[in-house]
Amino acid sequence: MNKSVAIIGVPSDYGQTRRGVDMGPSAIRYAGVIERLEALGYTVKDEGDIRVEKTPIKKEQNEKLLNLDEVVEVCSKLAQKVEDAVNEEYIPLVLGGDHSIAIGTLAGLKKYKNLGVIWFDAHADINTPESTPSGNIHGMPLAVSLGLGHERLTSIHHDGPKVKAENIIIIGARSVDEGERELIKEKNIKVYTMHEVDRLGMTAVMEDALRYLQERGVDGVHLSLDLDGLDPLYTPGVGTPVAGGITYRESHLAMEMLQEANVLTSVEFVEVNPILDEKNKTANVAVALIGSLFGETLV
Ligand code: 4U7
Ligand code: MN
Ligand code: MN
Ligand code: MN
Repeated sequence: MNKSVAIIGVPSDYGQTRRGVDMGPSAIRYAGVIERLEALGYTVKDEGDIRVEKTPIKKEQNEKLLNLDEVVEVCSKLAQKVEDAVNEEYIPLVLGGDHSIAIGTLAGLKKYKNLGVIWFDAHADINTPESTPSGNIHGMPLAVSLGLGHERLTSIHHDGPKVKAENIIIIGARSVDEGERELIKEKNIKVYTMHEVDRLGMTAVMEDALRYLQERGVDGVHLSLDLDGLDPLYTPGVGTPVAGGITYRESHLAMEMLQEANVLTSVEFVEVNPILDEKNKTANVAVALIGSLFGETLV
């Protein structure tokens, strides 16, 4: 793994409607992310937080795309930051913020023409404005990155799809909407739901996932980790918790196997909401997982 990491904080909560997730980057920094990476021998460049305007709640809203202007603005800025970090040969480590920011991250990874994406999440995040039950854009980033959805979102940073359907792997899914199921089937997207995690175990899931990406000859791998992929027992500070998730140890194992495989070229940790948390538990788990992902071992 490249030994230089650029941290980019994205204090945005515009992709959903629960306040507090904009404090995620602070909480993760407070939990010691930089010290942890430096102790592992990384050179860490902290880019600070992207400036996110706090706009008053608008009366006129597109009910199927809440806060569209703000999400476009934040993701456009983020995409440029991510692209710059990649060009300067840093591994971008993006700290959210809600998961709508992944639209910007993936747009910024345009150097990788055949990018693999590992989406660790309780949800599939592949809704379109037609299928969304909530209007929350944090439920749409995978669809947008495939080129589906509002043109203002799909054209962020550059036109066209940011990732190929066959290069996406979702791990941990257990709350998938009807429209999302249809799209997953239609696009034949690889999903390891909690059923597969239970049945095969995390070791086999990760081995299979890594083989799958290798077979596709990917030229980079992005990990997008939504803390709600874990069971809310371990990460209660998330806006959309779903019971029956990945355990603490299983999630560490997944990170350790990604480290061993030495394939990651960018990372993002999202949806930490300190207001909903218990004593910064969720940010502490995020930092512990980042430790394993970047090479911490137990002895
Ligand atoms: B997250 C949901 F309906 N699917 O679209 C939606 F269940 O980034 C939830 O994974 C989306 O946290 C959750 O609103 C988005 C809902
Ligand atoms: Mn989720
Ligand atoms: Mn998500
Ligand atoms: Mn969520």
